[in-house]
Amino acid sequence: MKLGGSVITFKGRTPPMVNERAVRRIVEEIVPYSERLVVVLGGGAHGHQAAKEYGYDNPETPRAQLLRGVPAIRHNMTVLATEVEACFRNAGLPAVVVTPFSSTILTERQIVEFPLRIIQMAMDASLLVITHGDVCFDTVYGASILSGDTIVTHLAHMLHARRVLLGTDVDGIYDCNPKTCPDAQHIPLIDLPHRGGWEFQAGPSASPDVTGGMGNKVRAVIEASKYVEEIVVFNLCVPGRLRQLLAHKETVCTRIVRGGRVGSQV
Ligand code: IP8
Repeated sequence: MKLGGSVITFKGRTPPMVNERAVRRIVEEIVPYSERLVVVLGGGAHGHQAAKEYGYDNPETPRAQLLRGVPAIRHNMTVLATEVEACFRNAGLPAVVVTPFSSTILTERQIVEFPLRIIQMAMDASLLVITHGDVCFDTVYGASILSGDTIVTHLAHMLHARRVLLGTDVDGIYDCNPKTCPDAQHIPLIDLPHRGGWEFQAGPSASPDVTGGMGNKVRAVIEASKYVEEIVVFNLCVPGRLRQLLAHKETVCTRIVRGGRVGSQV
């Protein structure tokens, strides 16, 4: 499950700040769930502001400048992950943070090495793994941003996940950006091989987002759908929706399946 950075942090706010109230409420919704779960945090204000400051949104940024940004981005993501971990632990959940930076290598932003074995061992020990988007060394660019969406896709594949839940600040996927387009149509179900020319988009994020916001999420969804039964994009800002999804109940969202495989109905 991905917790979108725009929900768990105040994304436009400098210096970055965790939205503790939202995180506590999200954690309460997770508490009744007893199956295996990995939680992936987006970067939000903590990741994206520092990443933009050091030029990670610009392909022309010199390698040395990217590398100079590593400590600031790392520090911010550690703060975010630690604060979220504390909320999980305060609710009695056995959460541990597995930080990508220390054991991930990228090549042209693609994962080459990732701490999968540690995540698997933590899950086997009944721990609740929290990992997060991060800055990581990249064999080609020096360093690059590993998006939480890329991690979700990788884990869905490697852990043979059944389901992926992507919590965002909108109700799912639309035919145009719901934040700027008043006529945007919500798409409740996408059956990928038969998507019939839908233009999936939600436009660029209003706050700094070096990994491409909803556009990147849609690409991740298409990739992840190769490996899981169902992907759900839903509004994590609306109380109760996560709880309903975890309980396999109906709620407002976009469900993405391949070839008509729908687990539970919209
Ligand atoms: O918000 C980005 O993760 P995302 C992580 O999931 C950083 O794209 C460090 C900006």
